[in-house]
Amino acid sequence: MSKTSPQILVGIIMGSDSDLDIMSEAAKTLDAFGVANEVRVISAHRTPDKMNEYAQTAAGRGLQIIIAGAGGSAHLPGMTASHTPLPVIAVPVKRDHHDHEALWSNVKMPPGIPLATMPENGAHNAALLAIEILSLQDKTLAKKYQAFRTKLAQEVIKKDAQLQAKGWQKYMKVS
Ligand code: RP5
Repeated sequence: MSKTSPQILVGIIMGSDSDLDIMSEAAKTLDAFGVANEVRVISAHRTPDKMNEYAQTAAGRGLQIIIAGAGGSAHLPGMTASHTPLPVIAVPVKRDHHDHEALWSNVKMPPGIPLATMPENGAHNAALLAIEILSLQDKTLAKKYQAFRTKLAQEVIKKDAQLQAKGWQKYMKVS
């Protein structure tokens, strides 16, 4: 019995395998919500033709969103966005030896080509934004996402109740 693979909806691309520790958070989050995704290393600098090809063929392959992460001068997210009509979500990869160059590069896209830029290393939120976009057309996913938000809220309410019950001094000691 053959099992057909689900349509990949989100492409997660990164400039180097050294970005994988950060970018894998996006894949983990999408996997947890059952959103089919692919993870690729595609460099704007070292494999520019591959980047063009990936971006130009993504919509035709059925992808709906691209999450692109890179560090340093970080051309990958913006250049990918310039080659596809799909929404591109940028994750500026930040290391201790970096300034904030990737963030600036991503967030300062000139008018005309939008790039949804996340916080530095914000791959988890990139996946959540992708889920929000996909939820507009997918009621099952929208329900899962609503349950996730409800759980987040319940955790805060529970912590606040404990804080009120114990007082902040005792709360700080035990948590
Ligand atoms: C960028 O340069 C990559 O996205 C990575 O963040 C950074 C360093 O790449 P490697 O030298 O580790 O391959 O293009």
